[in-house]
Amino acid sequence: MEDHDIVTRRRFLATGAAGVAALAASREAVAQTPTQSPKVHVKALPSEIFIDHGINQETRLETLHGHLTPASHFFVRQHAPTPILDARTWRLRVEGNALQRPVELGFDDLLRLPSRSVTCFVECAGNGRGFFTELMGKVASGTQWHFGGIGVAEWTGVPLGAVLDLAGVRRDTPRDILNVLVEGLDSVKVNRPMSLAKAFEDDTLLAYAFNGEPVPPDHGFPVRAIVPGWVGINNIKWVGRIEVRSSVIDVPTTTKTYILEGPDYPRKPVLRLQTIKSAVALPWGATLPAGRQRIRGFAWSPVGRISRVEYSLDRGSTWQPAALREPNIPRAWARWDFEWDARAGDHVILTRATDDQGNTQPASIPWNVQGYGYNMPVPHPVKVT
Ligand SMILES: Nc1nc2c(c(=O)[nH]1)N[C@H]1C(S)=C(S)[C@@H](COP(=O)(O)O)O[C@H]1N2
Ligand SMILES: [Mo]
Repeated sequence: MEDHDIVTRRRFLATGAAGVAALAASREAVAQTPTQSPKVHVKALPSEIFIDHGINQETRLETLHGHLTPASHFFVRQHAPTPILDARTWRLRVEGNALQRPVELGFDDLLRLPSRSVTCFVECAGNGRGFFTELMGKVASGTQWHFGGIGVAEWTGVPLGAVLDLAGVRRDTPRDILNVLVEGLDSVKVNRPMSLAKAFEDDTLLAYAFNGEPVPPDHGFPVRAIVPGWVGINNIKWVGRIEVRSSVIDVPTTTKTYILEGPDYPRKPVLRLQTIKSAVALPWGATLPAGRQRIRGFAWSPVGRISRVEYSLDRGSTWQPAALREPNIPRAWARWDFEWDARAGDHVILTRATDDQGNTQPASIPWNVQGYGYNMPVPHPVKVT
């Protein structure tokens, strides 16, 4: 498995390098216009693997067995159909008043820069939204995800900071405001800013590989942003432009969406980090045979390693520790499991994750209009027959 990964990555990078000469000749002549795919998505989306939310597709977590999510199983969330881009004509523009000079890069230029591989999740800010309606009885608008709006992959690419260094960020640029905008080449040009401090973290990438292969079209080919721990929307797919300004960049994804609104959020904070969560790898409303079995699942945190997962079979009166499996990488997920001697009847399984920074899934959270960040332990329904 390991060897296979290395071989495919080498082959991919070699192919990329071989394309450079042809690219140099052709790229001036071809405009960077995405071809529209005949359908919304490129990959197959079988109902055994995905819960169909139309343009958005939720992974059935029970179909995942390893630590990494294969492309065939990775959830899809986007605002417009997948654009079909050509790496040979792809261009990245880096510009803005906080830079010393604008820079333009092609795919081959990116491949020549030092690369880095990061294993982390990409998770939709709305992951778990359906539980606001289903468990709290308060409707939150948007895709009614359970916990399958997440996937973990090994992303390879160039640290975003290395690309910004080519353009030279002015020294007095504020570091903690949302002033680094990444923009996609999809028809609606989805964009979202992050802070300069986040942009310069070693693990913030412009990724050109996903689990050792080119990034699949539906997940951002040829290049997507990877912003570990931050809300899914920051992980812009099909990146085409980056802007760095000396002041906050206001866009609809920070003024209208991806903000916390509601009676408990009078100041309407803009989302940055995801929330710590855990999920059982069983269908919501699972049926299991009576007897001894292993229950398994996933737990993840936007800021650290998972240090503990507990489960309760009595609606939270008592909790027992689940076993944690390696790898357990900060900002990816840890797999957990426990043995259960299941008796016939209706049960619920609660799980609760804690990370090494001391964060635990809370017993209650306030509702918010757009249903972001749901992370209370959920009573996963299981019928034992
Ligand atoms: N260009 C572009 N990037 C995007 C989006 C989009 O609609 N357009 N959706 C964002 C959202 S909301 C999420 S949750 C992630 C989903 O990534 P995935 O489809 O690879 O799972 O991509 C983000 N990047
Ligand atoms: Mo998202």
